[in-house]
Amino acid sequence: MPIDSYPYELPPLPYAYNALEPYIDAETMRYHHGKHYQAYIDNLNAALAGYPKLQKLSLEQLLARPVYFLPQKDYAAILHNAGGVYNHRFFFSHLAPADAEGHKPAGLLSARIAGKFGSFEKFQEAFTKLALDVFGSGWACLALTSANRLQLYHLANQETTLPDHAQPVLLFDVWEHAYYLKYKNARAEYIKNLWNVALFRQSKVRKVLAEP
Ligand code: MN3
Repeated sequence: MPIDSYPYELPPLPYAYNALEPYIDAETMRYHHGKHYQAYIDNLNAALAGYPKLQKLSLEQLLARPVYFLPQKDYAAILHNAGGVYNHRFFFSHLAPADAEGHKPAGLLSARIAGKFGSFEKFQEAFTKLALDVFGSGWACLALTSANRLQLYHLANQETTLPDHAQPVLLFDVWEHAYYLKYKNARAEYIKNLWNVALFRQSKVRKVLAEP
């Protein structure tokens, strides 16, 4: 089942819809994964339907390309939906039940976060503030740049870190659809609770992290 090539398909969640309770409720997960994420996938497939050359690119290749490479007529639809697929793929695969391992960074990543922010707690404060400060729809992101530096990003709508050649390490969805069913307007409460289920994986960034 292709999740990284055209035609894109919805990857199943590696946990049950209710597995993140009480921090993220099953109803929110069902809509967020089954409806919102699915819509980005369907809309991306539709936007790419007339472009065989773009269909051959991976999601990463598509998003890292400068905007002017995309067909002018459909560039907004392609960029927005490809970004939505990329961000949600990362988001859902970096969540896990609260009693799982990995909710705090380990090893090299832990050391790098402490080195940049002072401590994990200080990083959490900075990242929480970033997520709270996102105006309207968007994402808070910690990413590793190609120069091997940890950097915070505020991503509006479905922007990604890929045009900057940076790989996400932690990504919080602060679109209202990610929390409104349970938390209504209480974004701060949602963000606070998201830390209980957010997952750090350093496997994907280990190679870059280990560079001098
Ligand atoms: Mn979302």
